[in-house]
Amino acid sequence: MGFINDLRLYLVTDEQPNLLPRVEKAIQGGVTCVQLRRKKITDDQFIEEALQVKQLCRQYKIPFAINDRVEIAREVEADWLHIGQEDKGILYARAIVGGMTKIGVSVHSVEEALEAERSGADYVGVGALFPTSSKPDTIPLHLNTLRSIRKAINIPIVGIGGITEEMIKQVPPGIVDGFAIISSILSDQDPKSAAIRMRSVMEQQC
Ligand code: TZP
Ligand code: MG
Repeated sequence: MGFINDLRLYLVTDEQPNLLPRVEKAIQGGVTCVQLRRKKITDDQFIEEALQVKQLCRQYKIPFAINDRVEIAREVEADWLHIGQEDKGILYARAIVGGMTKIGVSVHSVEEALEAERSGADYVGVGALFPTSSKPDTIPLHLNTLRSIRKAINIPIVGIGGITEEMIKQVPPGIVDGFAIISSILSDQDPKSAAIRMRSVMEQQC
């Protein structure tokens, strides 16, 4: 299993209670990596949760990623760090986490994707692909933008935003290397079955 395979069904966490058991069920259903993304908690709370999610990921032998909090990614030795355009930037992040941690960057245009690749990103997240209540302020981009990004860069692409079984089928095969998902898995009352379903649709697409 190489890096590109690990990106295929990329679970991103939500802000709902009882995260750990839901994440564990999602892993049992076949998510290929887990990103801890928590906007509303303190760094101390984040570190505590990060260590727990990391331990789960270790147990199931999948990569563990951290969203935004660069210094904590280094402190807890996360496998991956994911940053947005509004964060401090990939050169800063690389200086903090070093060469062993893979870095992903959220991009929304060909220009941002090229810049991320040039700066040494290991993959990009592209989205929102579809409308989503998980990030209500985001405007979905046109699938043609996704196609253009695919042509412009060589690093892996993960599609994010409003990813459901139906929406995965709307993304032409061969464009993305994986799908990042919050609610279609973690808001399901049975995250394991949801992950199994998403994984089987994904495998026809990536
Ligand atoms: N970035 C772009 S859309 C999004 C993020 C974090 C939210 C994705 O959540 P969902 O529930 O899978 O649409
Ligand atoms: Mg961010």
